[in-house]
Amino acid sequence: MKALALFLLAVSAEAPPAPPAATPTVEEARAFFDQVNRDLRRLWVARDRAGWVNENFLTDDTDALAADGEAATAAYMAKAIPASRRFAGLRLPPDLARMFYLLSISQTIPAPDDPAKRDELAGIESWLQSSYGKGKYCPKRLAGKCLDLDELSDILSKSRNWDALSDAWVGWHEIAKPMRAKYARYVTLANEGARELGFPDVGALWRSGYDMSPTAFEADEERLWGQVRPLYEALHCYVRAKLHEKYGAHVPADGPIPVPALGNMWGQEWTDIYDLVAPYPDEPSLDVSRQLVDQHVAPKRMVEMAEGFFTSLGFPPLPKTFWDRSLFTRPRDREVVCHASAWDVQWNGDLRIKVCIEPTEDDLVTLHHELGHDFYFQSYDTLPILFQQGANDGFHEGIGDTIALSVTPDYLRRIGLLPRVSESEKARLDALMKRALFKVAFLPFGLLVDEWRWSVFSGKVDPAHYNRAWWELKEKLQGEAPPIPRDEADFDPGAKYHVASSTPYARYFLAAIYQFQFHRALCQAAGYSGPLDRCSIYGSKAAGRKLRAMLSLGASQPWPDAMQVLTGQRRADASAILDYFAPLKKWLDEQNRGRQCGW
Ligand code: X8Z
Ligand code: ZN
Repeated sequence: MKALALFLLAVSAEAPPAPPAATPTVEEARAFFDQVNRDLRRLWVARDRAGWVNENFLTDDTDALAADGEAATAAYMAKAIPASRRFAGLRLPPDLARMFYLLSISQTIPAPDDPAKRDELAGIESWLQSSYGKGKYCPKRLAGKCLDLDELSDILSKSRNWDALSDAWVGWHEIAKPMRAKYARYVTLANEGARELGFPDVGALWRSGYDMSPTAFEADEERLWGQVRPLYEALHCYVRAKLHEKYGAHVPADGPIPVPALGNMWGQEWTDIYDLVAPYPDEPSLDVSRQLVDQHVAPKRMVEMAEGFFTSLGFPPLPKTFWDRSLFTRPRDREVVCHASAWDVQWNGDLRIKVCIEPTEDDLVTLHHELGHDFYFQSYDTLPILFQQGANDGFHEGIGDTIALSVTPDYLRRIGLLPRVSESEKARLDALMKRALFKVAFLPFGLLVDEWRWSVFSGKVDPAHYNRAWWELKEKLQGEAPPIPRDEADFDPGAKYHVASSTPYARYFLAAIYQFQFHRALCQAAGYSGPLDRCSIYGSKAAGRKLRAMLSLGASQPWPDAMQVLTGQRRADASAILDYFAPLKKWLDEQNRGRQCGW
């Protein structure tokens, strides 16, 4: 036992490990993982405190502090993961076997076990994220005034002038050019780290986080995409026709859609062009943003509305510290990372969000999304820290979205955000269209970001073809194109937050599928038997109990077990999203009759 303690101390202090005992025992394994859980608590809390301060006050100094936190964790992992391997041949009890697995995949960007390379990698990581956070476009015509991402996104969502749209899109994408060279170096270093941990490359490490082989995971994504693709293509075909009517030659009648026409900087969700494609514009308005503005709903009040949904299900309210420590609006006097996020900085119920809230429906939905993370954190915050994760990362992304599916027009009327709603079939199609612009449009984008990164990490795409590969995939999967020709001086993937911030993305594709399965199961638990699009579980304690039973498992069980607790199913199943949108699919197919679909 003493030798083991010494060995672990050596791991913590980065000294060469003491020689391991000849045959490891289960007791030693337990002591090892107890120690790892204690060490990770210290390292992750320190890293996240520095990360929180950095993202709330972007300066060169806080970049350096954040990089130090990342480097310290990476240094520890570079020793602890190989050290854990001595227990590989043992028959471990399930909780230890689970920890063994979770530890092996716990480093998103693994660093080589060389201090200079590790610091260099951590420095690039924080530089990339910080550059994105500070990114601005300073058009000549504004004589020195610069536009940040919120302002540019606002143009994308509201302007219907082609030149203004295209200019905002091109302007934002300029911010990523300087990332290109550093990104290539980052790929080299992180791959070196991954290989030291026994993975062929970082992409393979990321695909190993789903309780199945990386190859099986890719096949599972393919299976799901095959199921939902016809729905996406029907939506694409209808939307393109409408945009062609609106923008003429700027949007071809038969090719891929230029991104700026879609109301979103990345063409990932098309909600903001609802007004251009609404099936029955004469039905009562679904314009929640208008209500938020007209009623002067303050950002904090929007957070309380989202919290109110969770407490109606029986979740305890957010702690007072949440309200003291969170960031709700973009500060005027300093640079911050505004991309929405949720945190438990001390991994013990220190819940926070960081969202630059605007009075829009998008942001109201984002608040449900972020609070989904926080209430997940809250449900498992007493577990060993290795278990303080989602059942997989797609679960974490899917919880708040599941709740947001219950934010139906009727629920919005109940809380005073829509003056009146109609029960008609036309109104239903309008509501379904709005949801589809958000959820269905997103599906191929959910695949794109990591398909691109997997190819980059595996070397299939080399640095000389980064941008071309991005647009080939964008066209293939989404049927989207850039507004002007791009070349290899550009680095368009870096203009997306998750690429600049090293956040894996397959999780959002999974979440987009899971959330409809979860919604279906929760509606059932709430005793609801009508169509899924009209179900809101608001106020159902029975649904809340079921949800919390799954959330409180954290990552302690393989994800199919967690999914079974809520849904009775053990695999991702696109039938729920297809059922949900079935009436819209039928309507779209009628509209598209005689049109040349595809691209
Ligand atoms: O990044 C997010 C959340 C934070 S985890 C706001 N989302 C993805 C994105 O914005 O690209 C939510 C949906 C997809
Ligand atoms: Zn999220």
